[in-house]
Amino acid sequence: MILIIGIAIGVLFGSMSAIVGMLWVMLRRRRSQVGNISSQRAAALPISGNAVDSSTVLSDITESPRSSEENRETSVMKCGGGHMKKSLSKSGLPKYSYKDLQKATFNFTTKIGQGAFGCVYKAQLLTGETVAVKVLATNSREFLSEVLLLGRLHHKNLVNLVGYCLEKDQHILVYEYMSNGSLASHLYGDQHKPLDWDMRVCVALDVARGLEYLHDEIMPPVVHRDIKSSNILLDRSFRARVADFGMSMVALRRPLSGIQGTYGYLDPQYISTQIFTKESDVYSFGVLLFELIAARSPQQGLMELVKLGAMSTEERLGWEDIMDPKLDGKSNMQELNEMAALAHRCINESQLQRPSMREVVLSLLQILESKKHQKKNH
Ligand SMILES: *[C@@H]1O[C@H](CO)[C@@H](O)[C@H](O)[C@H]1NC(C)=O
Ligand SMILES: *[C@@H]1O[C@H](CO)[C@@H](O)[C@H](O)[C@H]1NC(C)=O
Ligand SMILES: *[C@@H]1O[C@H](CO)[C@@H](O)[C@H](O)[C@H]1NC(C)=O
Ligand SMILES: CC(=O)N[C@H]1CO[C@H](CO)[C@@H](O)[C@@H]1O
Repeated sequence: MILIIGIAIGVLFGSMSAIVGMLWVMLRRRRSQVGNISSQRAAALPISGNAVDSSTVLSDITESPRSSEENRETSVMKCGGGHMKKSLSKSGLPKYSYKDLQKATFNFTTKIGQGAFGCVYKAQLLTGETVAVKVLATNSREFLSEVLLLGRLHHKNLVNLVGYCLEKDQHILVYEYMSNGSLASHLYGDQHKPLDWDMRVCVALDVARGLEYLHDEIMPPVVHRDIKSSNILLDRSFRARVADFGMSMVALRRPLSGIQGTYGYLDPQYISTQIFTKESDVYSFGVLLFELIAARSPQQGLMELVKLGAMSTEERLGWEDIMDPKLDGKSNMQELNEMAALAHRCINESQLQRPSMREVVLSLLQILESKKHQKKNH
């Protein structure tokens, strides 16, 4: 009898201490994860002066799940082609071995781009999937936690992250592959035919939606810090997607000093305060809208042209003068003026006067909505 009671007490104590021990381990683990993810994310982009640093990536193979937002858009107007659906697992991002990536890129010989953060290579995985592999020049200790955070972001207008490799001191990101190259190559290169006007409005809306997602639909919000035409990539169905989001978090973690970003796209208020805000992204987006209208880059005097143009405009009239000559007059003047007026609000010197990305999306949808009505009446 005494023996049985002794055993029972022993079992009771044993299991209690086991449970307490497990709880303690779980608590610790959770703590360290939280600490890792919420670690501060001040970070910065280097000034990338040369215009050739596109980060040509992306895939037409994995499409992120469609949001109800997208249905709203397609009902307004079809921009680009059809979509494929593939649900992405919510759990972790796949980890690739260095060896596999080496094989997939023929020992890193398939270079397709050189960005501010490192080289980009085209890679063919064993599954047959084509991806873009970005080898970072970083020694960020927070690489892993930040990559896992970015891996949870998915949107049809972002060049989504689909994997990573952290091995042998190498920091590598694996992205969807974007077969139609950068917006800059379509605006300025001569290997493509000029984008028609409707396509440009669609690109504007796509980019706006990608930024709206980063700014307003995720927690914590992400600012891009380097919106420009070479960071906008086009997928197989010609949808525009924002590349390199979150890179300021992941790469080149150095103390914030000096101004980071690309010359010509920089918010003047950021230059004077050195504080980058969502409105600073809105400014760069406004410059991008003017690029779509004029097919001229900030390095080619875009903003001087815009300032001149603004002098002869009134509200929503008079922006025709800055139109891309390659459009050959084939654009809807009312839409062009409305888009230019919107772009002009985005580049207002005062951050407070700029629209949010949500307002920008609504304005662009209105432009497309009126197009639909016009078509119906014909
Ligand atoms: C992040 O997690 C790793 C492993 O889980 C740990 O070694 C590291 O100390 C953590 N970093 C922080 C800042 O908590
Ligand atoms: C890959 O290239 C590096 C130099 O670029 C070379 O040292 C290495 O031997 C190559 N590896 C293979 C497996 O070809
Ligand atoms: C900025 O916005 C305000 C209010 O809309 C407007 O009065 C002002 O002219 C704008 N500034 C520029 C430079 O467009
Ligand atoms: C307009 C354009 O260049 N579209 C191309 C996009 O990419 C697909 C395949 O990768 C081509 O077939 C299209 O011509």
